[in-house]
Amino acid sequence: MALVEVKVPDIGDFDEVSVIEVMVKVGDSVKAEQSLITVESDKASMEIPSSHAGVVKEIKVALGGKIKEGTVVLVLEAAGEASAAAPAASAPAPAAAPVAAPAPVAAAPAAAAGPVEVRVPDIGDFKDVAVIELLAKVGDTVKIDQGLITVESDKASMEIPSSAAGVVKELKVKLGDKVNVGDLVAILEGVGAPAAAAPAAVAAPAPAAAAPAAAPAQAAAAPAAAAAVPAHVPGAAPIGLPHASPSVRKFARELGVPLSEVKGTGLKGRITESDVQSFTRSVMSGAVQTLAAAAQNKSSGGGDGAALGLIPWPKVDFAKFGPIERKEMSRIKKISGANLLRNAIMIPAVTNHDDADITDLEAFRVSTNKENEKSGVKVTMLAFLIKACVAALKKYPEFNSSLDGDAIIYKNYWHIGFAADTPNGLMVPVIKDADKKGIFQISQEMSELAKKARDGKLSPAEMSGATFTISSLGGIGGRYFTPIINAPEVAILGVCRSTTEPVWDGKAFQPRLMLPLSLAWDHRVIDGAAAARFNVYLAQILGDFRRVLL
Ligand code: CAO
Repeated sequence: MALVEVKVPDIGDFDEVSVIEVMVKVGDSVKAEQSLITVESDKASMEIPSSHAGVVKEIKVALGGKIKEGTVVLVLEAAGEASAAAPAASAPAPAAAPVAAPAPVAAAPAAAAGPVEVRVPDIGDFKDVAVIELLAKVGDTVKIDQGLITVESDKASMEIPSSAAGVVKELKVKLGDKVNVGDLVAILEGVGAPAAAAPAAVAAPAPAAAAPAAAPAQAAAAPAAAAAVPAHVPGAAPIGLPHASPSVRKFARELGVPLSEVKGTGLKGRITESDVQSFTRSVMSGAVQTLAAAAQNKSSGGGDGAALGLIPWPKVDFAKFGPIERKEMSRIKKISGANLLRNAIMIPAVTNHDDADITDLEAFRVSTNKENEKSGVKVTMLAFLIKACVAALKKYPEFNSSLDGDAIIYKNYWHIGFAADTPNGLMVPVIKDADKKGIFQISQEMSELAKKARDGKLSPAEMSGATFTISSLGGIGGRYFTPIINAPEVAILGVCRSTTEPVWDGKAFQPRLMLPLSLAWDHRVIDGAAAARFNVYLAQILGDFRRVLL
Protein backbone atom coordinates (compact mmCIF):
# COMPACT_ATOMS: atom_id res chain seq x y z
CA MET A 1 0.00 0.00 0.00
CA ALA A 2 1.24 3.34 -0.95
CA LEU A 3 2.29 6.00 1.48
CA VAL A 4 0.61 9.27 0.71
CA GLU A 5 1.51 12.71 1.98
CA VAL A 6 -1.57 14.71 2.87
CA LYS A 7 -0.83 18.36 2.31
CA VAL A 8 -2.56 21.58 3.18
CA PRO A 9 -4.65 22.51 0.19
CA ASP A 10 -5.01 25.95 -1.23
CA ILE A 11 -6.35 27.95 1.65
CA GLY A 12 -6.32 31.20 -0.14
CA ASP A 13 -4.96 34.20 1.58
CA PHE A 14 -4.06 32.25 4.67
CA ASP A 15 -0.39 32.13 5.28
CA GLU A 16 1.28 30.82 8.36
CA VAL A 17 -1.88 29.94 10.24
CA SER A 18 -1.63 28.13 13.56
CA VAL A 19 -2.59 24.55 14.19
CA ILE A 20 -4.95 24.65 17.15
CA GLU A 21 -6.12 21.08 17.19
CA VAL A 22 -4.80 17.78 15.89
CA MET A 23 -7.79 15.52 15.54
CA VAL A 24 -6.12 12.22 14.69
CA LYS A 25 -3.21 10.21 15.98
CA VAL A 26 -0.79 7.69 14.56
CA GLY A 27 -2.60 4.42 13.96
CA ASP A 28 -6.01 6.01 13.36
CA SER A 29 -7.93 4.99 10.27
CA VAL A 30 -9.25 8.03 8.52
CA LYS A 31 -11.73 8.44 5.72
CA ALA A 32 -11.27 10.69 2.76
CA GLU A 33 -12.56 14.14 3.68
CA GLN A 34 -12.28 13.45 7.39
CA SER A 35 -10.96 16.45 9.24
CA LEU A 36 -7.38 16.01 10.38
CA ILE A 37 -6.42 19.28 11.99
CA THR A 38 -7.98 22.62 12.77
CA VAL A 39 -6.17 25.79 11.93
CA GLU A 40 -7.02 29.29 12.90
CA SER A 41 -6.23 32.84 11.99
CA ASP A 42 -7.52 35.78 13.94
CA LYS A 43 -10.60 35.91 11.77
CA ALA A 44 -11.51 32.35 10.93
CA SER A 45 -10.96 28.79 11.91
CA MET A 46 -11.14 25.87 9.58
CA GLU A 47 -10.56 22.19 9.40
CA ILE A 48 -8.14 20.63 7.01
CA PRO A 49 -9.55 17.41 5.58
CA SER A 50 -7.78 14.30 4.41
CA SER A 51 -7.34 13.80 0.70
CA HIS A 52 -7.27 10.03 1.07
CA ALA A 53 -8.61 7.24 3.20
CA GLY A 54 -6.01 5.23 5.06
CA VAL A 55 -4.11 4.67 8.27
CA VAL A 56 -2.13 7.51 9.81
CA LYS A 57 1.56 6.59 9.81
CA GLU A 58 3.15 9.83 10.83
CA ILE A 59 1.91 13.25 11.89
CA LYS A 60 4.03 16.04 10.54
CA VAL A 61 2.47 19.02 12.29
CA ALA A 62 2.29 19.92 15.94
CA LEU A 63 -0.08 21.97 18.04
CA GLY A 64 0.85 25.61 17.80
CA GLY A 65 2.87 25.02 14.63
CA LYS A 66 2.33 27.26 11.62
CA ILE A 67 1.22 25.85 8.32
CA LYS A 68 0.46 27.13 4.85
CA GLU A 69 -0.52 25.77 1.51
CA GLY A 70 1.59 22.75 0.67
CA THR A 71 2.68 21.94 4.23
CA VAL A 72 2.62 18.18 4.78
CA VAL A 73 0.07 17.43 7.49
CA LEU A 74 0.64 13.72 7.80
CA VAL A 75 1.64 10.57 6.02
CA LEU A 76 -1.05 7.98 5.36
CA GLU A 77 -0.87 4.41 4.31
CA ALA A 78 -3.54 4.80 1.69
CA ALA A 79 -6.41 2.37 1.83
CA GLY A 80 -6.78 2.30 -1.89
CA GLU A 81 -6.68 4.68 -4.73
CA ALA A 82 -6.58 8.25 -3.76
CA SER A 83 -10.10 9.21 -3.26
CA ALA A 84 -11.40 10.98 -6.17
CA ALA A 85 -13.82 12.54 -3.86
CA ALA A 86 -11.13 14.23 -1.96
CA PRO A 87 -10.34 17.32 -3.72
CA ALA A 88 -9.07 19.09 -0.73
CA ALA A 89 -5.63 17.80 -0.31
CA SER A 90 -4.37 17.85 -3.74
CA ALA A 91 -6.66 20.24 -5.35
CA PRO A 92 -6.96 23.76 -4.33
CA ALA A 93 -9.71 24.88 -2.22
CA PRO A 94 -13.13 25.15 -3.51
CA ALA A 95 -13.11 27.17 -6.47
CA ALA A 96 -13.01 29.91 -4.03
CA ALA A 97 -15.55 31.88 -5.71
CA PRO A 98 -13.65 34.29 -7.65
CA VAL A 99 -13.23 37.60 -6.44
CA ALA A 100 -15.72 39.05 -8.64
CA ALA A 101 -16.82 39.79 -5.30
CA PRO A 102 -20.02 40.81 -4.01
CA ALA A 103 -21.67 43.65 -2.60
CA PRO A 104 -19.52 45.50 -0.28
CA VAL A 105 -17.52 47.58 -2.48
CA ALA A 106 -20.01 47.96 -5.09
CA ALA A 107 -22.23 49.39 -2.48
CA ALA A 108 -19.68 51.64 -1.02
CA PRO A 109 -17.91 53.69 -3.46
CA ALA A 110 -15.89 56.71 -2.91
CA ALA A 111 -16.23 58.94 0.06
CA ALA A 112 -19.84 58.52 0.68
CA ALA A 113 -21.30 60.03 3.76
CA GLY A 114 -24.71 58.56 3.12
CA PRO A 115 -25.89 55.08 4.06
CA VAL A 116 -23.61 52.25 3.05
CA GLU A 117 -24.87 48.71 2.68
CA VAL A 118 -22.65 45.94 3.97
CA ARG A 119 -23.40 42.59 2.45
CA VAL A 120 -22.10 39.08 2.88
CA PRO A 121 -19.14 38.79 0.57
CA ASP A 122 -18.32 35.78 -1.48
CA ILE A 123 -17.97 33.02 1.07
CA GLY A 124 -17.35 30.32 -1.45
CA ASP A 125 -19.18 27.07 -1.19
CA PHE A 126 -21.03 28.02 1.92
CA LYS A 127 -24.78 28.29 1.76
CA ASP A 128 -27.25 29.11 4.46
CA VAL A 129 -24.65 29.58 7.16
CA ALA A 130 -25.93 30.51 10.56
CA VAL A 131 -25.26 33.83 12.23
CA ILE A 132 -23.83 32.82 15.58
CA GLU A 133 -22.58 36.08 16.93
CA LEU A 134 -23.26 39.77 16.46
CA LEU A 135 -20.01 41.62 16.91
CA ALA A 136 -21.42 45.13 16.53
CA LYS A 137 -24.65 46.82 17.53
CA VAL A 138 -26.62 49.79 16.31
CA GLY A 139 -24.78 52.97 17.17
CA ASP A 140 -21.31 51.37 17.14
CA THR A 141 -18.62 53.03 15.12
CA VAL A 142 -16.88 50.39 13.07
CA LYS A 143 -13.69 50.45 11.13
CA ILE A 144 -13.22 49.07 7.72
CA ASP A 145 -12.64 45.31 7.96
CA GLN A 146 -13.89 45.14 11.48
CA GLY A 147 -15.92 41.96 12.02
CA LEU A 148 -19.66 42.65 12.12
CA ILE A 149 -21.03 39.16 12.57
CA THR A 150 -19.69 35.65 12.91
CA VAL A 151 -21.16 32.90 10.80
CA GLU A 152 -20.58 29.24 11.14
CA SER A 153 -21.01 26.06 9.19
CA ASP A 154 -20.25 22.64 10.60
CA LYS A 155 -16.65 22.97 9.52
CA ALA A 156 -15.66 26.53 9.92
CA SER A 157 -16.55 29.76 11.51
CA MET A 158 -15.63 33.12 10.13
CA GLU A 159 -16.22 36.73 10.73
CA ILE A 160 -17.91 38.85 8.13
CA PRO A 161 -16.09 42.16 8.01
CA SER A 162 -17.39 45.58 7.28
CA SER A 163 -16.62 46.87 3.85
CA ALA A 164 -16.62 50.45 5.05
CA ALA A 165 -16.00 52.52 8.10
CA GLY A 166 -18.99 54.17 9.66
CA VAL A 167 -21.65 54.10 12.32
CA VAL A 168 -23.98 51.10 12.36
CA LYS A 169 -27.42 52.45 11.56
CA GLU A 170 -29.24 49.19 11.14
CA LEU A 171 -28.32 45.55 11.64
CA LYS A 172 -30.18 43.48 9.10
CA VAL A 173 -29.45 40.06 10.60
CA LYS A 174 -30.08 38.52 13.97
CA LEU A 175 -28.70 35.54 15.83
CA GLY A 176 -29.72 32.28 14.22
CA ASP A 177 -30.45 33.79 10.79
CA LYS A 178 -29.10 31.91 7.82
CA VAL A 179 -27.14 34.02 5.38
CA ASN A 180 -25.79 33.64 1.87
CA VAL A 181 -23.51 35.60 -0.34
CA GLY A 182 -24.95 39.02 -1.12
CA ASP A 183 -27.30 39.15 1.86
CA LEU A 184 -27.55 42.51 3.54
CA VAL A 185 -25.79 42.50 6.92
CA ALA A 186 -25.91 46.10 8.02
CA ILE A 187 -26.45 49.64 6.96
CA LEU A 188 -23.78 52.07 7.95
CA GLU A 189 -23.89 55.79 8.09
CA GLY A 190 -20.74 56.27 6.12
CA VAL A 191 -18.08 58.31 7.70
CA GLY A 192 -15.59 57.24 5.14
CA ALA A 193 -15.74 54.87 2.30
CA PRO A 194 -13.50 51.93 1.89
CA ALA A 195 -10.14 52.79 0.64
CA ALA A 196 -9.21 51.16 -2.54
CA ALA A 197 -7.40 48.35 -0.92
CA ALA A 198 -9.42 47.05 1.92
CA PRO A 199 -7.55 43.86 2.53
CA ALA A 200 -9.33 40.60 2.63
CA ALA A 201 -10.75 40.79 6.04
CA VAL A 202 -11.85 37.29 6.54
CA ALA A 203 -8.41 36.38 5.51
CA ALA A 204 -10.31 33.82 3.73
CA PRO A 205 -9.08 31.25 1.41
CA ALA A 206 -10.12 32.85 -1.77
CA PRO A 207 -7.21 32.29 -3.97
CA ALA A 208 -8.42 34.87 -6.30
CA ALA A 209 -8.40 37.40 -3.56
CA ALA A 210 -4.76 36.89 -3.40
CA ALA A 211 -4.48 37.53 -7.04
CA PRO A 212 -2.43 40.60 -7.21
CA ALA A 213 -2.69 43.43 -9.53
CA ALA A 214 -4.92 41.62 -11.88
CA ALA A 215 -8.16 42.90 -10.58
CA PRO A 216 -7.28 45.81 -8.50
CA ALA A 217 -10.40 47.63 -7.70
CA GLN A 218 -12.58 44.61 -7.63
CA ALA A 219 -10.31 42.46 -5.62
CA ALA A 220 -9.71 45.15 -3.19
CA ALA A 221 -13.35 45.45 -2.81
CA ALA A 222 -13.84 41.85 -2.01
CA PRO A 223 -13.15 41.88 1.61
CA ALA A 224 -13.67 38.34 2.30
CA ALA A 225 -13.61 35.68 -0.12
CA ALA A 226 -14.11 32.07 -0.28
CA ALA A 227 -15.13 29.98 2.56
CA ALA A 228 -12.81 28.99 5.26
CA VAL A 229 -12.93 25.32 4.61
CA PRO A 230 -11.33 24.16 1.52
CA ALA A 231 -13.28 21.01 1.11
CA HIS A 232 -16.53 21.48 2.79
CA VAL A 233 -18.61 18.38 3.01
CA PRO A 234 -22.09 19.07 4.13
CA GLY A 235 -23.22 16.61 6.65
CA ALA A 236 -19.76 15.48 7.61
CA ALA A 237 -19.18 14.34 11.13
CA PRO A 238 -19.45 17.19 13.58
CA ILE A 239 -16.22 18.53 14.78
CA GLY A 240 -14.92 17.93 18.26
CA LEU A 241 -14.09 21.52 19.02
CA PRO A 242 -16.20 23.54 21.41
CA HIS A 243 -18.28 26.11 19.60
CA ALA A 244 -16.70 29.51 19.74
CA SER A 245 -15.89 32.17 17.23
CA PRO A 246 -12.31 32.73 16.14
CA SER A 247 -12.04 35.89 18.18
CA VAL A 248 -13.24 34.08 21.30
CA ARG A 249 -10.78 31.29 20.59
CA LYS A 250 -8.00 33.80 20.23
CA PHE A 251 -9.03 35.50 23.46
CA ALA A 252 -9.11 32.14 25.27
CA ARG A 253 -5.73 31.21 23.88
CA GLU A 254 -4.20 34.47 25.04
CA LEU A 255 -5.43 33.76 28.57
CA GLY A 256 -4.50 30.09 28.39
CA VAL A 257 -8.12 29.08 28.94
CA PRO A 258 -8.95 25.52 27.83
CA LEU A 259 -12.09 26.14 25.78
CA SER A 260 -13.22 22.55 26.09
CA GLU A 261 -13.75 23.17 29.82
CA VAL A 262 -15.77 26.35 29.39
CA LYS A 263 -19.55 26.14 29.50
CA GLY A 264 -21.08 28.14 26.69
CA THR A 265 -24.09 30.31 27.41
CA GLY A 266 -24.53 31.65 23.89
CA LEU A 267 -26.79 30.46 21.15
CA LYS A 268 -26.84 26.64 21.08
CA GLY A 269 -24.28 26.51 23.84
CA ARG A 270 -21.71 28.66 22.08
CA ILE A 271 -18.89 29.97 24.18
CA THR A 272 -18.86 33.74 24.32
CA GLU A 273 -16.15 36.11 25.43
CA SER A 274 -17.93 36.64 28.74
CA ASP A 275 -18.01 32.85 29.30
CA VAL A 276 -14.24 32.83 28.95
CA GLN A 277 -14.00 35.76 31.34
CA SER A 278 -16.17 34.13 34.00
CA PHE A 279 -14.25 30.86 33.66
CA THR A 280 -11.01 32.77 34.20
CA ARG A 281 -12.49 34.51 37.25
CA SER A 282 -13.59 31.18 38.75
CA VAL A 283 -10.15 29.66 38.25
CA MET A 284 -8.42 32.68 39.73
CA SER A 285 -10.69 32.71 42.75
CA GLY A 286 -9.95 29.03 43.31
CA ALA A 287 -13.57 28.02 42.83
CA VAL A 288 -12.70 25.93 39.80
CA GLN A 289 -9.64 24.03 38.78
CA THR A 290 -8.69 23.34 35.19
CA LEU A 291 -8.39 19.65 34.33
CA ALA A 292 -4.69 20.19 33.70
CA ALA A 293 -4.20 21.69 37.15
CA ALA A 294 -6.20 18.89 38.76
CA ALA A 295 -4.14 16.29 36.93
CA GLN A 296 -0.98 18.00 38.08
CA ASN A 297 -2.11 18.02 41.65
CA LYS A 298 -2.74 14.32 41.37
CA SER A 299 0.64 13.50 40.01
CA SER A 300 3.63 12.78 42.17
CA GLY A 301 4.82 15.60 44.32
CA GLY A 302 1.78 17.71 43.62
CA GLY A 303 2.32 18.32 39.95
CA ASP A 304 5.05 18.49 37.39
CA GLY A 305 5.10 22.27 37.43
CA ALA A 306 4.65 22.48 33.66
CA ALA A 307 1.97 25.14 34.04
CA LEU A 308 4.51 27.24 35.92
CA GLY A 309 7.11 26.76 33.25
CA LEU A 310 9.21 24.61 35.58
CA ILE A 311 11.36 21.70 34.54
CA PRO A 312 9.58 18.36 34.87
CA TRP A 313 9.29 16.59 38.21
CA PRO A 314 12.12 14.03 38.48
CA LYS A 315 10.98 10.55 37.58
CA VAL A 316 13.11 8.06 39.43
CA ASP A 317 12.84 4.31 39.47
CA PHE A 318 13.35 4.02 43.23
CA ALA A 319 13.32 0.23 43.07
CA LYS A 320 16.67 0.42 41.29
CA PHE A 321 18.25 1.57 44.52
CA GLY A 322 16.56 -0.68 47.05
CA PRO A 323 13.28 -2.30 48.09
CA ILE A 324 10.25 -0.06 48.02
CA GLU A 325 6.54 -0.16 48.89
CA ARG A 326 3.92 1.97 47.14
CA LYS A 327 0.86 3.21 49.06
CA GLU A 328 -1.91 5.44 47.74
CA MET A 329 -2.28 8.66 49.73
CA SER A 330 -5.40 9.03 51.82
CA ARG A 331 -8.21 11.13 50.43
CA ILE A 332 -7.58 13.79 53.07
CA LYS A 333 -3.89 13.95 52.24
CA LYS A 334 -4.67 14.37 48.54
CA ILE A 335 -7.16 17.15 49.19
CA SER A 336 -5.03 18.97 51.74
CA GLY A 337 -1.96 18.50 49.52
CA ALA A 338 -3.64 20.25 46.61
CA ASN A 339 -4.74 23.11 48.88
CA LEU A 340 -1.32 23.45 50.49
CA LEU A 341 0.39 23.52 47.11
CA ARG A 342 -1.91 26.25 45.84
CA ASN A 343 -1.48 28.29 49.01
CA ALA A 344 2.29 27.88 49.04
CA ILE A 345 2.55 28.99 45.42
CA MET A 346 -0.02 31.74 45.33
CA ILE A 347 0.56 33.53 48.63
CA PRO A 348 3.64 35.71 49.02
CA ALA A 349 4.12 34.55 52.60
CA VAL A 350 6.68 35.74 55.12
CA THR A 351 7.25 34.21 58.55
CA ASN A 352 8.25 36.17 61.68
CA HIS A 353 9.63 34.26 64.63
CA ASP A 354 9.43 35.39 68.22
CA ASP A 355 9.26 34.00 71.76
CA ALA A 356 6.71 34.47 74.48
CA ASP A 357 7.52 34.11 78.14
CA ILE A 358 4.78 31.76 79.37
CA THR A 359 6.33 30.94 82.74
CA ASP A 360 3.47 32.43 84.73
CA LEU A 361 0.79 31.31 82.30
CA GLU A 362 1.97 27.70 82.40
CA ALA A 363 2.05 27.82 86.22
CA PHE A 364 -1.50 29.18 86.19
CA ARG A 365 -2.61 26.51 83.68
CA VAL A 366 -1.13 23.68 85.79
CA SER A 367 -2.69 24.99 89.03
CA THR A 368 -6.05 25.49 87.29
CA ASN A 369 -5.99 21.93 86.05
CA LYS A 370 -5.16 20.71 89.57
CA GLU A 371 -8.04 22.68 91.03
CA ASN A 372 -10.44 21.37 88.43
CA GLU A 373 -9.19 17.82 88.23
CA LYS A 374 -12.66 16.49 88.90
CA SER A 375 -14.32 18.52 86.13
CA GLY A 376 -12.83 16.26 83.50
CA VAL A 377 -11.87 19.24 81.37
CA LYS A 378 -8.16 19.77 80.84
CA VAL A 379 -7.20 23.36 80.21
CA THR A 380 -4.65 23.41 77.38
CA MET A 381 -1.99 25.89 76.34
CA LEU A 382 -3.63 25.98 72.96
CA ALA A 383 -6.85 27.33 74.50
CA PHE A 384 -4.88 30.24 75.96
CA LEU A 385 -3.18 30.76 72.61
CA ILE A 386 -6.58 30.97 70.94
CA LYS A 387 -7.77 33.61 73.39
CA ALA A 388 -4.51 35.55 73.08
CA CYS A 389 -4.72 35.43 69.28
CA VAL A 390 -8.30 36.76 69.33
CA ALA A 391 -7.06 39.75 71.34
CA ALA A 392 -4.21 40.34 68.86
CA LEU A 393 -6.57 39.91 65.89
CA LYS A 394 -8.88 42.52 67.35
CA LYS A 395 -5.99 44.93 67.78
CA TYR A 396 -4.64 44.21 64.28
CA PRO A 397 -7.77 43.49 62.20
CA GLU A 398 -5.89 42.97 58.92
CA PHE A 399 -4.80 39.59 60.31
CA ASN A 400 -8.48 38.61 60.51
CA SER A 401 -9.19 39.52 56.89
CA SER A 402 -9.31 37.97 53.43
CA LEU A 403 -8.46 39.23 49.98
CA ASP A 404 -11.24 39.66 47.46
CA GLY A 405 -9.74 40.88 44.22
CA ASP A 406 -8.50 44.36 44.96
CA ALA A 407 -10.53 44.62 48.17
CA ILE A 408 -9.85 43.41 51.70
CA ILE A 409 -12.71 41.85 53.63
CA TYR A 410 -12.44 42.54 57.35
CA LYS A 411 -14.38 40.02 59.41
CA ASN A 412 -16.14 41.04 62.57
CA TYR A 413 -16.17 37.54 63.93
CA TRP A 414 -13.30 35.50 65.28
CA HIS A 415 -13.41 31.82 64.32
CA ILE A 416 -10.08 30.15 65.06
CA GLY A 417 -8.98 26.99 63.25
CA PHE A 418 -6.45 24.65 64.80
CA ALA A 419 -4.42 22.05 62.91
CA ALA A 420 -5.05 18.54 64.18
CA ASP A 421 -2.83 15.64 63.34
CA THR A 422 -4.92 12.56 62.50
CA PRO A 423 -4.02 9.09 61.25
CA ASN A 424 -5.47 10.10 57.88
CA GLY A 425 -3.68 13.42 57.62
CA LEU A 426 -3.98 17.01 58.66
CA MET A 427 -7.41 18.47 59.47
CA VAL A 428 -8.37 21.91 60.67
CA PRO A 429 -11.43 22.03 62.95
CA VAL A 430 -12.70 25.48 63.85
CA ILE A 431 -13.61 27.00 67.21
CA LYS A 432 -16.43 29.35 66.25
CA ASP A 433 -16.84 32.71 68.02
CA ALA A 434 -13.75 32.14 70.14
CA ASP A 435 -14.05 35.76 71.36
CA LYS A 436 -17.27 34.88 73.17
CA LYS A 437 -15.99 31.70 74.82
CA GLY A 438 -13.97 31.11 77.99
CA ILE A 439 -10.86 28.97 78.34
CA PHE A 440 -12.80 26.00 79.78
CA GLN A 441 -15.30 25.99 76.94
CA ILE A 442 -12.58 26.35 74.30
CA SER A 443 -10.52 23.55 75.89
CA GLN A 444 -13.54 21.26 75.98
CA GLU A 445 -14.61 22.03 72.38
CA MET A 446 -11.05 21.56 71.19
CA SER A 447 -10.74 18.15 72.75
CA GLU A 448 -14.10 17.10 71.24
CA LEU A 449 -13.22 18.43 67.81
CA ALA A 450 -9.73 16.88 67.91
CA LYS A 451 -11.28 13.51 68.80
CA LYS A 452 -13.80 13.83 65.98
CA ALA A 453 -10.94 14.70 63.62
CA ARG A 454 -8.97 11.63 64.65
CA ASP A 455 -12.08 9.46 64.23
CA GLY A 456 -12.78 10.96 60.81
CA LYS A 457 -16.12 12.31 62.00
CA LEU A 458 -15.73 16.06 61.50
CA SER A 459 -18.53 17.63 59.50
CA PRO A 460 -17.71 20.16 56.78
CA ALA A 461 -19.37 22.85 58.93
CA GLU A 462 -16.94 22.08 61.74
CA MET A 463 -14.04 22.72 59.39
CA SER A 464 -15.21 25.90 57.72
CA GLY A 465 -15.37 29.60 58.41
CA ALA A 466 -12.01 30.05 60.12
CA THR A 467 -10.62 33.58 60.10
CA PHE A 468 -7.18 32.63 61.46
CA THR A 469 -5.45 29.32 62.17
CA ILE A 470 -3.05 28.05 64.83
CA SER A 471 -0.83 25.08 64.15
CA SER A 472 0.64 23.78 67.39
CA LEU A 473 3.47 21.29 67.48
CA GLY A 474 3.99 22.11 71.14
CA GLY A 475 3.04 18.66 72.31
CA ILE A 476 5.61 17.13 69.97
CA GLY A 477 8.72 19.31 69.86
CA GLY A 478 10.74 21.52 67.57
CA ARG A 479 11.78 25.15 67.72
CA TYR A 480 10.30 27.15 64.85
CA PHE A 481 8.71 26.36 61.51
CA THR A 482 7.06 28.13 58.60
CA PRO A 483 3.39 27.15 58.47
CA ILE A 484 1.50 27.47 55.19
CA ILE A 485 -1.35 29.98 55.29
CA ASN A 486 -4.79 28.41 55.08
CA ALA A 487 -6.33 30.46 52.23
CA PRO A 488 -8.42 32.54 52.11
CA GLU A 489 -7.08 33.46 55.54
CA VAL A 490 -4.10 35.80 55.50
CA ALA A 491 -2.10 34.60 58.50
CA ILE A 492 -1.34 31.53 60.56
CA LEU A 493 0.47 31.06 63.85
CA GLY A 494 2.86 28.15 64.28
CA VAL A 495 3.70 27.19 67.86
CA CYS A 496 6.48 24.87 68.98
CA ARG A 497 7.50 23.30 72.26
CA SER A 498 8.29 25.64 75.12
CA THR A 499 11.63 25.25 76.85
CA THR A 500 13.15 26.76 79.93
CA GLU A 501 15.84 29.22 78.87
CA PRO A 502 18.10 31.73 80.57
CA VAL A 503 16.53 35.15 80.03
CA TRP A 504 18.38 38.35 80.99
CA ASP A 505 16.23 40.50 83.27
CA GLY A 506 18.65 43.45 83.32
CA LYS A 507 20.61 42.17 86.29
CA ALA A 508 20.86 38.44 85.91
CA PHE A 509 19.79 35.49 83.81
CA GLN A 510 16.53 34.01 84.99
CA PRO A 511 15.14 30.58 84.04
CA ARG A 512 11.98 31.36 82.04
CA LEU A 513 9.65 29.11 80.06
CA MET A 514 9.81 30.42 76.50
CA LEU A 515 7.28 29.53 73.84
CA PRO A 516 8.51 29.76 70.21
CA LEU A 517 6.03 31.53 67.92
CA SER A 518 6.15 31.54 64.11
CA LEU A 519 3.69 33.88 62.44
CA ALA A 520 3.31 33.46 58.66
CA TRP A 521 1.44 36.24 56.87
CA ASP A 522 0.35 37.27 53.41
CA HIS A 523 2.51 40.17 52.32
CA ARG A 524 -0.20 41.43 49.95
CA VAL A 525 -2.34 42.34 52.94
CA ILE A 526 0.06 42.68 55.86
CA ASP A 527 3.46 44.29 56.11
CA GLY A 528 6.47 43.29 58.15
CA ALA A 529 6.10 45.98 60.79
CA ALA A 530 2.50 44.94 61.50
CA ALA A 531 3.60 41.31 61.78
CA ALA A 532 6.35 42.20 64.24
CA ARG A 533 3.85 44.27 66.29
CA PHE A 534 1.34 41.42 66.25
CA ASN A 535 3.94 38.98 67.60
CA VAL A 536 5.16 41.43 70.24
CA TYR A 537 1.58 42.07 71.43
CA LEU A 538 0.76 38.36 71.39
CA ALA A 539 3.87 37.61 73.46
CA GLN A 540 2.92 40.39 75.90
CA ILE A 541 -0.52 38.91 76.42
CA LEU A 542 0.83 35.39 76.86
CA GLY A 543 3.28 36.89 79.34
CA ASP A 544 0.50 38.60 81.26
CA PHE A 545 -3.13 38.02 80.29
CA ARG A 546 -4.25 41.06 82.28
CA ARG A 547 -3.13 43.12 79.28
CA VAL A 548 -6.24 41.92 77.41
CA LEU A 549 -8.24 44.09 79.78
CA LEU A 550 -6.28 47.24 79.02
N1 CAO B 1 5.13 23.47 74.79
C1 CAO B 1 5.39 22.46 75.64
N2 CAO B 1 4.51 21.49 75.89
C2 CAO B 1 3.32 21.55 75.27
C3 CAO B 1 2.98 22.61 74.43
C4 CAO B 1 3.96 23.60 74.21
N3 CAO B 1 3.75 24.60 73.37
N4 CAO B 1 1.74 22.41 73.96
C5 CAO B 1 1.29 21.28 74.51
N5 CAO B 1 2.26 20.76 75.27
C6 CAO B 1 2.18 19.55 76.05
C7 CAO B 1 0.99 19.57 76.94
O1 CAO B 1 1.30 20.17 78.17
C8 CAO B 1 0.69 18.11 77.07
O2 CAO B 1 1.54 17.54 78.01
P1 CAO B 1 0.98 16.61 79.17
O3 CAO B 1 0.43 15.40 78.43
O4 CAO B 1 2.15 16.33 79.99
O5 CAO B 1 -0.09 17.38 79.85
C9 CAO B 1 1.06 17.53 75.72
O6 CAO B 1 1.97 18.47 75.13
C10 CAO B 1 -0.13 17.36 74.79
O7 CAO B 1 -0.79 18.55 74.73
P2 CAO B 1 -2.35 18.71 74.67
O8 CAO B 1 -3.06 17.46 75.03
O9 CAO B 1 -2.67 19.94 75.39
O10 CAO B 1 -2.60 18.90 73.14
P3 CAO B 1 -2.35 20.22 72.36
O11 CAO B 1 -3.37 21.20 72.78
O12 CAO B 1 -0.95 20.62 72.37
O13 CAO B 1 -2.67 19.78 70.88
C11 CAO B 1 -3.81 19.14 68.97
C12 CAO B 1 -3.91 19.34 70.44
C13 CAO B 1 -5.05 18.59 68.41
C14 CAO B 1 -3.47 20.46 68.31
C15 CAO B 1 -2.64 18.18 68.75
O14 CAO B 1 -3.00 16.91 69.20
C16 CAO B 1 -2.15 18.08 67.36
O15 CAO B 1 -2.76 17.41 66.53
N6 CAO B 1 -1.04 18.73 67.07
C17 CAO B 1 -0.40 18.65 65.78
C18 CAO B 1 -0.81 19.79 64.90
C19 CAO B 1 -0.06 19.72 63.63
O16 CAO B 1 0.13 18.67 63.05
N7 CAO B 1 0.43 20.87 63.15
C20 CAO B 1 1.25 20.92 62.02
C21 CAO B 1 0.50 21.49 60.91
S1 CAO B 1 1.53 21.91 59.62
O17 CAO B 1 1.86 20.51 58.98
